[in-house]
Amino acid sequence: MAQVNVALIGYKFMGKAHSNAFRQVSHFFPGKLEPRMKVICGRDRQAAEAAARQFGWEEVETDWRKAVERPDIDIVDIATPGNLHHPMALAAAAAGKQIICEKPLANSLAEAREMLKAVQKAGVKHMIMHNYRKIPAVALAKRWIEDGRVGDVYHYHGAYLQDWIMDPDFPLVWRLDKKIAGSGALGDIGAHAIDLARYLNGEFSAVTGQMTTFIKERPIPGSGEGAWGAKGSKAKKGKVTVDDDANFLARFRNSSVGVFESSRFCGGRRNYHTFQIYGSKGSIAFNLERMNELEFYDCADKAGEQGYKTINATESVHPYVGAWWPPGHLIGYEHTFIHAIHDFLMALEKDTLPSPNFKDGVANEAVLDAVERSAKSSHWESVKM
Ligand code: SOE
Repeated sequence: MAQVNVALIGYKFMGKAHSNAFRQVSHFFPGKLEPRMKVICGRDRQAAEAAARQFGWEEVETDWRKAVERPDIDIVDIATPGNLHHPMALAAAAAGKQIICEKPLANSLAEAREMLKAVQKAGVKHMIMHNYRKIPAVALAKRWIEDGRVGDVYHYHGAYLQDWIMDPDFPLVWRLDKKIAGSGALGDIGAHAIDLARYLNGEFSAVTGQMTTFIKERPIPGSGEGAWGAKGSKAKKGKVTVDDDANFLARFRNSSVGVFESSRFCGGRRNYHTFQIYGSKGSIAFNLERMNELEFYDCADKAGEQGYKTINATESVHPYVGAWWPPGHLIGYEHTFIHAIHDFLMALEKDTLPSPNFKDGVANEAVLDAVERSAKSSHWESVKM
């Protein structure tokens, strides 16, 4: 087994998920390449050192450019806020590194296009971390669609709903700042719903949508009291510059029609990422909060015996499952990242392009861009790839 040295930039939520994937992948999916967790990078040395100890990285860098340019690094994994994806990916491509990048690929379509050009020019491998494609139940849905079990698709419904910023006292964190995050619910979670739609139903052609910010000002972290440093009379307020909700109608190139919603204001929906696909032969439904299950309705079932059945996608015949546990022994969120890293390593091993990659990142960004344009124009906007 040959080792490939990894530099991970970012150590918070995604840094933790990616670290765990690098640590576990070769235990469950042994291949020719084994990732070596060489260096984790973050501006705050103390915090980065704590992350390195907790997740098992050998070294720490505080300057991402140094980490990216190190000659001993093979793979650069970008798990930072969106405004840094573009400069980091460009620098990593120029240094000839293989690149993994969190979603959305960039903060604008123009940036995303430049990133794709840079990796293509450098001839390096590239992957965007749309981990939900790697859920066995979702990959099974893809297999069934390709096998023709859904027939011609009429409707695609996609939603990604959360509720973590409903409290008006929740502070003005970076995800609520357009300069850093690019957009709000749309790019953060809507991008995942768009990715699954592209994966399962093909390219979008046009969209019409609206974007709304329900809470327009929020306390600035550190200006007040309490856990977030944002409570009490001393707390200063700042402007929320992103959407709290983005919803849109879509037309697909395969002539099907779509309905999408991404929101962080849906009480009780902690991480409700769902899709329903209705076709001429069957229907499929998925809900991330019950991620081991796939619902299927077969139009050909006998009259009087029709109805959705729920398949537990934990059998060894289902995608990725053979590497894990016996049937009925469930897997979870962290496994999706392990599957993604496995697929990336296999692409390096076989010298193929990982999937999804920066081309998918650009196509996704093109949909985000069209939704934003449509929210401004109040018209249908075409998706410009
Ligand atoms: C936001 O809450 C978030 O963490 C996203 O940034 C992730 O991409 C999503 O998978 C879970 O929710």
